[in-house]
Amino acid sequence: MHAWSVPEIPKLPGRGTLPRVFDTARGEAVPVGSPDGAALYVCGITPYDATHLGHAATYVAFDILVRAWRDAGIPVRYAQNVTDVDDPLLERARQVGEPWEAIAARETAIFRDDMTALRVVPPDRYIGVVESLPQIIGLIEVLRAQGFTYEVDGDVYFATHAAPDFGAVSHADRDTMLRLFAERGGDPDRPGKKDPLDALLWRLKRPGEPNWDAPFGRGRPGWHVECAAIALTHLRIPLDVQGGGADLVFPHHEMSAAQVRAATGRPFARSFVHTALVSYQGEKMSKSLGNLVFVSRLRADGADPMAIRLALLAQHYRTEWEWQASMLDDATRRLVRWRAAVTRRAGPPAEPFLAELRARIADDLDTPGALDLVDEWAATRGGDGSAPNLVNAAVDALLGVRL
Ligand code: 5CA
Ligand code: ZN
Repeated sequence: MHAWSVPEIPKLPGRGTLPRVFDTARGEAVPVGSPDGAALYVCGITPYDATHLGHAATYVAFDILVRAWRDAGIPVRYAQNVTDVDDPLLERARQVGEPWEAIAARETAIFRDDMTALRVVPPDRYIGVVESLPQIIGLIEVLRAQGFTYEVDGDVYFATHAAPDFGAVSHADRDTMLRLFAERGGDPDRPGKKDPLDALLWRLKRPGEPNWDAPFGRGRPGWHVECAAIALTHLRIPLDVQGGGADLVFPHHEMSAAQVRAATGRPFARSFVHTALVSYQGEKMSKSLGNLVFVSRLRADGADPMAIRLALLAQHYRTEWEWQASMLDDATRRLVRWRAAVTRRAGPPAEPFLAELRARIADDLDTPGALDLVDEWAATRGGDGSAPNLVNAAVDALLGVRL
């Protein structure tokens, strides 16, 4: 699939440092990437009801990481998927009586437009499930050959109980795993499974469902194996970061990591990074609840995309928060202040500002701290004539906010 256009990123003097980010699996902040390069996989949208502010917060957070790596001179390889075949999309298609392909194409187009407007750096590889079937089937074949699968009425399952290190990402206890598996697309109660937590790899053709040819019968892939196969195909393993929202820690990231380790004998990722879920009206913003605020709606209502981006950056990616309309007003006022400040003839010196800004971001992507720094610079008088331009460029390159 094509991604979206690359925003212009100003070059800054000097270099940023290797960022430290919180790794869910180890439970602490660790350096991510290395001077040789960084491989990033971020779980992409299931294309319906896109792009809500929860999605946007997640992709903007990883965009800050991508920008920090680039600023540190680290070459980045970034892949993101589109779950363009899966239960919830097919269910939506049935509900509204529209072909699933049409919904997926339309919603992916909206997502691209929103990401472009928010100046999110696109992944190098933007990959759909439908275009990845040979690789997904290939990975299931490898797992089958190595004895990690079994069948229930012809559907192929991944035997989690046989997988080494299962649980190493989430460290969840079994009751929690069972609860989350049932809540998030799993089928713990299906008769015939060897372990309730075993995950579907391939679902045989059912009436009215899309299906593709495979050595184990016509059908369609399960969810977790899709990301495992796409990451294995397009990036080197281990990834430096496997990322997504906190709703993906278990089962999704646990399962795909287990499948990759089972198939290759290698760890899937060095770090697993998760964004806290954004709420709205007292509940997690989610497609199933329908409490959604869309980026495209805010834009259509006249919001400056840079104000939307600033409103998201005002929250730390690991702290849960609830969207309030007033946040957009605050961000809009902040944008106006910043724009006025960078068009002054002079300001406080930019070099110490830039070093501090880089340090804030390298410290677990502390964007609220970074925004405070810009506020402070904007509110202070100074006589350095080159500072406004440099601050302008730094805010653009590191925070993705074009003033
Ligand atoms: N296609 C799968 C991943 S393979 C999926 O979870 N799609 S999604 O459309 O439901 O979500 C897309 C991304 O946004 C995921 O990384 C998900 O974790 C994240 N996300 C979903 N809801 C929220 C929310 N309320 N707050 C923050 N991030 C969210
Ligand atoms: Zn995924």
